[in-house]
Amino acid sequence: MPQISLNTKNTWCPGCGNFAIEAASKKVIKKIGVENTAITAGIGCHGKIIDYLNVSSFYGLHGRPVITATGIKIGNPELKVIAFTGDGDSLNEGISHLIHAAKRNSDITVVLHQNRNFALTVKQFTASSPKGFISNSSPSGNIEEPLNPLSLVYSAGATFIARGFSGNVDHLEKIILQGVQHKGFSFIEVLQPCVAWFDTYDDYRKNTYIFENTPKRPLEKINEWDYESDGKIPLGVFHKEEKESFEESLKKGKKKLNTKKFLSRKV
Ligand SMILES: Cc1ncc(C[n+]2csc(CCOP(=O)(O)OP(=O)(O)O)c2C)c(N)n1
Ligand code: SF4
Repeated sequence: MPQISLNTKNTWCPGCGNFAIEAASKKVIKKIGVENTAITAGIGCHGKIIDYLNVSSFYGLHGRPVITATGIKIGNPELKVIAFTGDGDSLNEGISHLIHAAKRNSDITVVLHQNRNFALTVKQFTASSPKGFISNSSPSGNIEEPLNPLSLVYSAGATFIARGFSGNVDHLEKIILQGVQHKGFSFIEVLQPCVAWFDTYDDYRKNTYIFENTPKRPLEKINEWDYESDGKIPLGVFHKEEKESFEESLKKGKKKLNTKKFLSRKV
């Protein structure tokens, strides 16, 4: 079996939540097999994971890891394809790719390194930064409400949705593995403290809890935390659904709409 780590110098800040994502992902990739895996990443601190893993990869443009993963999966449906992305990368820059991949139920896994700021470019606010967040692009405090990526992908059609935390690698490994093994679009948000610009470790350590059973009403559970500081933060699998994947539909071929029947439906 090939070595999974590369001997590249690691330039993440000591204590960064990205180390846990790398550790959990390595274990998952070992289980599914390096030769069966391809990974993509966007631009940002998160993207450096590509530099540290000895896995077939595509280091894309900012905001493009999800669509490159979709392309790889179409080209080689046998591969398990994991897209590593940042909140700036896929909730700002490339948000339309995320929505469309969920809508298509593309059989890929998206791992969102949720550090709630554009970290590599030294702290600007992103779509998921809290209201009032002081950053280089919001010096008087962010005036916008944070976006909940889980309710976004749920509404778009994602068939597997989970949340983990860098402070618990074992749990993270478990949910990333489940996501990768799921057929269809799987989305895993990882609460990833950025020790340089937004150190959320204490808050997450105090307020996160793990739930075991996938809830009957996913949105209720998803909305338990509104991305502001108060309230407990649930970690686990929020939603899991069996549905034909984009690649399976593509293989079957075109489906023609019976326009006459469609337009004459009764209301
Ligand atoms: C099209 C484009 N816009 C902006 C940039 C500059 N840029 C590089 S990394 C980065 C921040 C990435 O933030 P995020 O995706 O949240 O990842 P993180 O660094 O937090 O892991 C930005 C804005 C770029 N490289 N390309
Ligand atoms: S700037 Fe933040 S996200 Fe980037 S390596 Fe440092 S701690 Fe990690």
